Amino acid sequence: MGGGSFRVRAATRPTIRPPPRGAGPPCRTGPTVGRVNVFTRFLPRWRSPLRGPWLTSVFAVALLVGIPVLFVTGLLSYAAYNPELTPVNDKTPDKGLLGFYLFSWPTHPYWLYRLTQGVHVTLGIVLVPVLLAKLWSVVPKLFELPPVRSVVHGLERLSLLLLVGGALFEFVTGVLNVQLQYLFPGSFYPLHFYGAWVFIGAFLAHVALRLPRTVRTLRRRSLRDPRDLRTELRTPAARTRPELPDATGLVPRDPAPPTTSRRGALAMVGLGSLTLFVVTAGQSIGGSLRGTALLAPHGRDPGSGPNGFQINKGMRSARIQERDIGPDWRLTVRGGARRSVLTRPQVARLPRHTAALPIACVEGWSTSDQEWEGVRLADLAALVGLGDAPPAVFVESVQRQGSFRMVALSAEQVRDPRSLLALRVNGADLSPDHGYPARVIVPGAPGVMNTKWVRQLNFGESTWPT
Ligand SMILES: Nc1nc2c(c(=O)[nH]1)N[C@H]1C(S)=C(S)[C@@H](COP(=O)(O)O)O[C@H]1N2
Ligand SMILES: [Mo]
Repeated sequence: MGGGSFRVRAATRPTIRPPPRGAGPPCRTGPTVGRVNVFTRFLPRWRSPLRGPWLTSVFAVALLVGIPVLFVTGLLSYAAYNPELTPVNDKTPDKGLLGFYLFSWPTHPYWLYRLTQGVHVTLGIVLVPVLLAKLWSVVPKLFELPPVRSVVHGLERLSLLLLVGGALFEFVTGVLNVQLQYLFPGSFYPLHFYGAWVFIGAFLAHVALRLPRTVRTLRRRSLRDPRDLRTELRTPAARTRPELPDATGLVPRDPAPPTTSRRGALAMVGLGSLTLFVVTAGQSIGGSLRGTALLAPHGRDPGSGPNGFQINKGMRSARIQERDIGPDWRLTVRGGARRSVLTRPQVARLPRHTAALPIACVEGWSTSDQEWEGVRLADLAALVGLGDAPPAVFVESVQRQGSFRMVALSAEQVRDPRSLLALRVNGADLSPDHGYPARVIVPGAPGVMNTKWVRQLNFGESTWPT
């Protein structure tokens, strides 16, 4: 349909004249004193002429696509910690049935977690403007009065409360964890995990209730209200009309004159999302985009040289003492009753291998592939007689405090020939901040699995702490 025909139609459709102010029936039901509705007295009068089912539906579709991706990548992030191996890996030990989907996290492809978590965090940040716009578009409904009209209405309101509360909670905890990871010591994981289940439950209920209407709204191109994406994108503010009032109650009864068009509103939200993408995505995509990742809390300037890539917690913040990683450092390898204690030169004399692997943190940032050099975890298992079928391993750091000082790796991870106890990176010894004298590096896994300043490897599950 061309712009010309739209104008003809627009001219022939009934004009909606706002009723004179103060006249007409009270906007909402509720006790009135004189002419003043007690409920609505102190609420703002929502009068934007842009509000209506069409704009709400456009934002809804974006969220309908984005939120399931966020949910699935979030669940994957939990699975990636291999929480079933040991309580030490499990940041949400009381998950119960909610862990039904867990599986052993694979080591292929080696960039798996880099992808899933990069998508999770980047998409979460990029959807913030869309979420806010969607909330803005339905805000009169959220403050609908009286709050509860019947049992069914009450249930619907409760599901909306869980939906909006859950959405805000998930986005706020997620963004805060990425930006200030020490804000929720330990508690971020269960908060974000349980919040996700509450939110997705309310989300599914909401979609089931509203999807038919959303589809109808976006398909509708009647003479009475010929609003579709193409015509709307050609309509400037001056020609922007309110939608016809309908059962949704989103269209204001006394719309104000337009100050912007719907395309302006969509452009503003789109531009907001695009800007957030540009200042975030570089932290996981890397390359020349890395320099633009202004919102990336880590490693905008990771220094140069072989060790010049992002650092999560350096030696100081992990409270590593010089003497713990000096010449007195020893690596203890255990397996059943057998034990082997090695100095760093002894470790360095074991067969050495290289692997090009990234570090991909739960916070969304990741490095490009680094060239690690060290001893295969499987070869270390062989030192204690477990070379034929290396079992899972429990890794401990010299670090005394902090949640990431130990971790368990699955047998599958131990057996991958790219899984190393690394001594060197990019042709140089590890720097103290990157885990000197030795650190774990495993393909496909979250950064937390790559324990730094390793002190002990305990193969086989029988003696692990519980
Ligand atoms: N001992 C110890 N190892 C650790 C951590 C830690 O806090 N302590 N942090 C982990 C996390 S969360 C990440 S993302 C990676 C980061 O490694 P890098 O600092 O070398 O980039 O190390 C992991 N290894
Ligand atoms: Mo991390």
